[in-house]
Formats: sequence, structure tokens, C-alpha cells
Amino acid sequence: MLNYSMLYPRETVSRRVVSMDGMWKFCLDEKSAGENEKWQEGIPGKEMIPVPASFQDFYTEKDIREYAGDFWYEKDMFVPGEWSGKQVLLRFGAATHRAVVFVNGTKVAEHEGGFLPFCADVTEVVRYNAYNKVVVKVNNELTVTNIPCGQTVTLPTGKKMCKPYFDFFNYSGLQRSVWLTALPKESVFDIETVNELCGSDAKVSYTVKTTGDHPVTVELLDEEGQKVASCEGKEGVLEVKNARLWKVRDAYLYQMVVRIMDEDEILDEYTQEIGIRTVEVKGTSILLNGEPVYLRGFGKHEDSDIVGRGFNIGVMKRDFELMKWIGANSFRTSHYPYSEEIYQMADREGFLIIDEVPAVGLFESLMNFMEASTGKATAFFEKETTPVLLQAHLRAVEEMITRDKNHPSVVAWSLLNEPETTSDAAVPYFKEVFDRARELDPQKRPRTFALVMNSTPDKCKCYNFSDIIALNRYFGWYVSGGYDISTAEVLFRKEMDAWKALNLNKPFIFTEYGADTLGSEHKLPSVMWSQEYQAEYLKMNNEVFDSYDFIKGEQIWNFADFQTTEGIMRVNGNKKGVFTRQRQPKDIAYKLKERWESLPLGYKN
Ligand code: BDP
Repeated sequence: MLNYSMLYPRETVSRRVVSMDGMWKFCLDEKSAGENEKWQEGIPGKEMIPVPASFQDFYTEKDIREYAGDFWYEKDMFVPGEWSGKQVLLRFGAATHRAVVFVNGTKVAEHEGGFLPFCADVTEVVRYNAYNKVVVKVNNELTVTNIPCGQTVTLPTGKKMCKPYFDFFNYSGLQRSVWLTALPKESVFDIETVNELCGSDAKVSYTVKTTGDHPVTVELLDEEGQKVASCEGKEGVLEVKNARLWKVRDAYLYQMVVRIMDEDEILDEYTQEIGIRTVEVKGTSILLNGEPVYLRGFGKHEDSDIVGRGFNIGVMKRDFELMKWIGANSFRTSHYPYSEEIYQMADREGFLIIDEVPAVGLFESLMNFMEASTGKATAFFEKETTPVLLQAHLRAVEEMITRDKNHPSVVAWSLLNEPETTSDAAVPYFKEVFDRARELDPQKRPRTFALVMNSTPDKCKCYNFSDIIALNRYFGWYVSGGYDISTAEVLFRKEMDAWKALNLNKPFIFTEYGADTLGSEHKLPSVMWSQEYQAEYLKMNNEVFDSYDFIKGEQIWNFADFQTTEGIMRVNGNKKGVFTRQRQPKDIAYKLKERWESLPLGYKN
């Protein structure tokens, strides 16, 4: 179990939250000498940088953008005197890929993994009613013992360079919000809920964990703030008469008010937003509240100009507006869990999320996209380091599910993206990851992973772990592109026929399909990279999707153009976006809108 609470910071009668976002001091540590030089007590120089943001795209020096190694942040924080006697925590939304946190020179936390939150308990080290110095040492090197996987090499110049086994830029830093919070000594630590529908009523079973023994009460409020159910005890069932269900693009949220009581006194209060809905897989159907849904939407990235992977509230808003405009109902958080605010927005807007752990690059290749269909084998799960990687992976699964389990928008867990599944060694690894997810999720949501093109029905040893089979397929792009698209279609149908013949009785979805397209290029007749070709590619793929009843969803790659490592296969980034990186539509967006708006929610059921 995690030794810190994953609950999102909220102010209530008993809790205080102060944002630490803004300008922080910043310094690169090329020689990794910071700790010896006592930077934990204060970092050198006067350079300032915004938080949250990736550090890379602010600067004009290529050496900074491509920097691999340690880098440091520093900020002074005032801790109010009236907080003495409370539990004081520093909470980082994420530090990519690993961090050590110091307060007033003392180490207070260490965390591995760049896309999930962690807390430092600073109760004993802070000075009250005074300023305190927070220093964070972050490191962005890629390894094969942590996810996402890659290498870090040393160039002849002596500089280190990251070589990702994945296709997105290795943005890093304090990319999400930092908070200073004060909790009562006895506090709510974790909340779990499970929904059951009974006619027009619903039962919400809950479990609350606290840090003490005082009794717990729970109230459920509707959107008008009216109490609709209540219960006592750390475990119980809230009986909701005439429950308003959380539905696709028609969300309804209840507030669950959890209190720790000492007689009439409230020791702690926490409010958790929940939606009442069920999700399950039955035969080849994905059911929400017992009704079939067909997924239409995107694989996305947290990626935008200037701030890179930094959480950007404006970009988030624009992305949801575009997804509504185009008639999408879902997205996958490829290839890492996103900022918590994005799930909150999806909860409100009624979008379905496939929540993905950062397990990408589990196939040894600097151009995974190019080698994905070559049949290449890299013995990825047979390395000496595999057990270490597995531990990091399991830990990320635990952090993700603990963080995201109460979001009604989260309807499935994606536990890996494009791993190497063709060797027997993958099987025990997969088993541990899939079992752990099942054990940790109180709602037992469907689990999946995205299959690379090498993972064909005859060669993949792991597809049976998935409750929903998710395919990443690029017929007509990496395979038989352009004028040869008719061959691509033949090969595509051949593969789908082979899946069909297996009779798996499971839903299939496409978690990736797409063609790189320059927003500036038109060509009649089409050539690859032109907007005309993107439309032809889409048409062929849609025809294949429509030919198989067991295909229950399509999430095109990608929502928007995004930054990658430079190279001959990428034109300043991956250009498979339906929208440009500036969030303007390419021509294909209008075609998708037409299709998605005309598909019924329960298409093919
Ligand atoms: C797949 C990856 C994705 C890439 C995409 C592509 O899952 O991250 O960006 O293909 O090549 O290999 O565009």
C-alpha cells in the first residue's frame, strides 16, 4: 500500500491548500555535483522558470532542450503559524522522471516515475509562521528499469543524450501543479466506491480509510446540494432512490461528503465527486449502465507549444471543445496517466477514458513505429533487468489505479502500449501486471493493452490477458502506403479475418490508426503526407472497421500533431494529428465529424 494519500487536494472545513505554482528558481546540473555542493540548501544562480511546465521549449539553446541528467528547482514557501499541530504535506502532481525533495536542506521524499503524484510529509521539518526553502532535484534520464523505457547515452562531447524507445519527446520537469496542504492529524486517506443499479435505484458501496479510529459518516449530495443518501461507518452502502446515472456525454455528478467525527466535532471532511454508472464487458460488447457503447475518439498526448507536456488549463479546455465538436465520446491517455484536472473535466463532460500507465517502449527500438511490423524480436522480457522493470511497472499501476479509481470517466485500464508479446517470457510478466490491476480496482473495470503490428493473432502470446482487445494498426501507412493502399486493405482484412477465426468473443477496438499529414499540404491526386491522402486512408480504415461486428471502437492516432525526437521519419514531430498542434482542424476533421455524429452510441449491437 502507498504510504501517502492519493486524494486530490481540496479545501474543506478541516483542510487547507496553497498552490505553489508560479516561477521557481531553476538550474541544470551537468556534472551531477549538486548534492556534493549542497544545492539541497539552495541552488546557484538566478534563473527562473514556470511551474507547471516542461523546461525544454522555453530556451533558445539546443543543449538545454536536449539536456539529459539532473536539474534542480527551488522555491520559498510560507507555512502559516496556525498550521502548527496539523499534518503539513507537499504534493507534486508529477516530477518527470524521478525526483528527490528537500525542505530546509533535509531530504523529505524521493519518487521514481514521472507521471503520477507523490507527497512529502514536511510536518516535522518546516518552521511555522516563517519561510521555508523547498528544493527539488529532478532527473530525466531514460532506462530499461523504469517506464517509459529507453536509453541514455554519452556522446563523444561528454554530454548525455536520451534515446527513447517511444515516439514522443522526452519532456520533463515539474510538469504538473505543486501544492502545500495542511490536514488534521486524523484524516481521510482513501475512498473507494462500487456502483450497482437496481431498477431506477442504485447502491453505492463504499470503503473509507482514515489515519485513526474515530467514526466516519458519509452523505451523498445531488447537483443541487440536496442530501439523497447517508450512511455511517468506514464501510457501507448508500441507497440512492431514482438515481441519476452518469452517461456518455450526459454526465451527472454526486458529491460524497466523508467526515471523521468526534461526537459532534468534525475532525476531517473530504468531498469526493462520483458518478453512478457501471461498466463491463459482455461477449463482444462494452456496456455502460448495461447499454452497449461504441467508442469514437482519440489517442492523445499532453503536448502543446512552449510548455511541452506541462499542464495547460487553456489547452485542456480547447481540447474538450474540439472533442465535443467532432462528436467524439472517448480518448486514451496515451502513453501515461494525464493531469488529474483532465479526468475531472472528462467526468463533467461525460467522456470515456482508457487510462494508460506509462508502460511504453517495452520493445527495444529507437524507431518502434518503423520496426513494429517487421517481426523483429528483441527478447525484451528476458533481460537481467526485467524483474526491476516489473517492480516499477507494478508500482505505477498501483499509483494510477489508486489515483483514478473514483473517476466515472475511467472505464478501462491500459496496462502497456505496444510491448513485445511474441516471446514466452512476456507471459508471466503480463500475468503479474494484469492480476495486480484486477486486485487493485474495486470496480473491476476491463483491462487492456495496445497491440503493436507484430502482435498478430498467430504470434501474440498475450492477447488473452485483455478484456478488450486493443489494436494499433497502420495498414496504408507503415505498411503498403500511398498508391499501394489497396494491398494494405487486403492485408488488413486478412489479419481481421484471422482474429475473427479465433472466435474470442471479446470486443475489439482500434487504439491507433493514422497517417502523417502536413496541415500545409494539398495534392490532387493524393500523395502520402497530403490532406487528400489522410482522407483516403481514413475511408479505407473505416470500411474495414464497418465490416466486422466485433469491432466496438475507433480511436484515431492522434488528436493533434505532437513533438517527438528529431529524425528522418518525423517532420518536427509526429504529424498524424486530426488537429494541428495549435488545435486547428485538418480537412479530415470534418470527415470524422460527419461519421462520428452519424454513428449511433450502440453501433453494431
Ligand atoms: C505507435 C505508437 C505511437 C506512435 C505511433 C506512430 O504507439 O506512440 O506515435 O505508432 O508511429 O507505434 O505514429
